[in-house]
Amino acid sequence: MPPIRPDACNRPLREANMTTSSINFDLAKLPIMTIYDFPKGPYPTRVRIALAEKNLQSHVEFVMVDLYKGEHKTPEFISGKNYSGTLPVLELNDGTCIAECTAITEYLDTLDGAPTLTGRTPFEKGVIHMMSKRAELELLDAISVYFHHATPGLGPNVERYQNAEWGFRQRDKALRGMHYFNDVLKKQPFVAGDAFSMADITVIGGLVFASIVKLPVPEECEALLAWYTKMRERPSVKNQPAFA
Ligand code: GTS
Repeated sequence: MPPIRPDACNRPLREANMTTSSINFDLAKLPIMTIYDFPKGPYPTRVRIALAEKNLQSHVEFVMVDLYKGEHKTPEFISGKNYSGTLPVLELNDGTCIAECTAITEYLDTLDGAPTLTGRTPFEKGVIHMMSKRAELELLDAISVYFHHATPGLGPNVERYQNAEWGFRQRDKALRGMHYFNDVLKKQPFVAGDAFSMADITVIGGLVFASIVKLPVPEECEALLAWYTKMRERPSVKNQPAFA
């Protein structure tokens, strides 16, 4: 077995030495896009933050889909917008629907050929994607499972199958995840290194969901709590409906 190298997330992001190929981009000509949205939802909040970071809010219109009424599980939504029956969904003006926050963020971030959230170099892209995926697996998605399985979730009409034991295991996983990100943030200012990125946005989504399900960040996770305070000062974050 080759020697185990230190976790790449602990290495500072390198200066850009390769860039995403430049795209001829004219913001004024960008057609209006549609986002199927639930404004205070943790996952939609991720895309809203990305839009604000990229200054693209005026290029989208939001269509509210009421999760508590199960509007995301109708056959029309599933066949026409997102097979997974989740939000957010980005619809382009040719009708193409892009689901999954990571994919939507990548699309928005690279539209102008000058990504700031998903990495410019192979190194940055690799580390940011690893840490964002880790934030989903270890924190945000785990809390989501807890919400849907071990709490009333979206109510009996939407939550057709619940497994409380699985939900509680995922809650415990999320608590471990908080300790993991606390350790990461003791060593570096941002989740993927020395710059704000999609990985920070994903952890923010996790902590938004934690607050909805009343799962406080343990007080010993001081670095995570301090980072979160700083994140909530960012204009792209603090003005979101989730924080109103
Ligand atoms: N992997 C998806 C992504 O990254 O976009 C997950 C999306 C997701 O779970 N979205 C939530 C949802 O649609 C929205 S919210 O809970 O953040 O408001 N949940 C409804 C459901 O029935 O799962």
